[in-house]
Amino acid sequence: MYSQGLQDAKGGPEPEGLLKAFQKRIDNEEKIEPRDWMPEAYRKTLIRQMSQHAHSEIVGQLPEGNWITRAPTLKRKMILLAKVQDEAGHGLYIYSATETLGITREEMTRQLLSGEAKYSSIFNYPTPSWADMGAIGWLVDGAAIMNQVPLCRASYGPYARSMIRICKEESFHQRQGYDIMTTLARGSNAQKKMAQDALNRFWWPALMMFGPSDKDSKHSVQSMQWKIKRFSNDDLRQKFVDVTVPQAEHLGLTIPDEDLKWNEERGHYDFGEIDWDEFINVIKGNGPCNKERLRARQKAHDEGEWVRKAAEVYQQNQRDAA
Ligand code: BYC
Repeated sequence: MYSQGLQDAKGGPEPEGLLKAFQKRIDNEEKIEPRDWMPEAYRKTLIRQMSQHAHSEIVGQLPEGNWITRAPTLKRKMILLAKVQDEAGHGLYIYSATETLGITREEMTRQLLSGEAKYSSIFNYPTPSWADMGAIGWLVDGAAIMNQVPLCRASYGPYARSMIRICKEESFHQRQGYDIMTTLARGSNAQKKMAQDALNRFWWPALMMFGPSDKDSKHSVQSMQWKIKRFSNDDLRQKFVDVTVPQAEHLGLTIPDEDLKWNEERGHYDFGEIDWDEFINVIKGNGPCNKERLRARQKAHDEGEWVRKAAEVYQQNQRDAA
């Protein structure tokens, strides 16, 4: 029975009738809204995934923020600045959507800064070259779109709705990344080399963004039954490889995988084994930039304290005046 082992907030069994009615609503493609009854495990899994998603948007500003002051032209600088601002917006929409599940923004921030909550592994890699801005837009936003378009149909209404605008903006981000890569790939030998080097460094980490392989993904089965996730991690990863390989060919760049080969029978590209030890190491906090990223977030939090205090005083004054 699917409901076996699902516990309510007090650790008792969830009522069978309510669980059945809930699953029926999901199967009928009805959206679940904040005031509706939901199993405690559904609420918790959404808080986990959505808060980690929001944290990823915010931490994800850091690798690109690194290049705003050094963008090669004014136009590129304006575009990058706008992209990084969009990511702050995405974080805010998803934090707000997560708050509808009964967790505060303060608690989510505490979980991020204490290392209790994860954020996407991809943002723990350094961005030493301008070409990395191209690779992030092309590959990282490309992978993000592949994962997030199905989330526009997630069963939880506020999450699904926040994803619609985010996906529109992510497509623009992906195209700006590909545009940077196109310019570099058509440029001097040194520029082509930069583009290839960025692809070499970001390819495998981009594939890791989709999460562990299906056999090791502990949340997928339940999340797919609840239609939070619509596709498995491996299925989305395969789709990403299939659309990205021709894009690399068009750029004249080589994907750093000797096992990459079109498989006529499957109608998909076969690709090499991901280094899962590296992935686990990064999500445990030991990637190249994990500590630096959390230090930057802690600093921003500390330095923003006066803003939070001023906002509180302002709100109190408004209430007093009302
Ligand atoms: N990195 O059972 P699984 C962006 C964790 S931001 C770190 O398959 P699930 C952008 C997973 O949390 C993109 N951890 O989990 C921003 C779980 O650990 P816990 C962010 C990962 O949730 C700026 C454990 O591994 N996108 O677009 O069913 C600039 C087992 O995994 C990762 C989202 O967050 C990872 N890559 O599936 C540019 C999308 N993968 O929590 C771009 C929303 C797995 O039990 N999230 N883990 O401790 C999802 O779709 C799903 O959460 C995932 C994982 C597919 C990522």
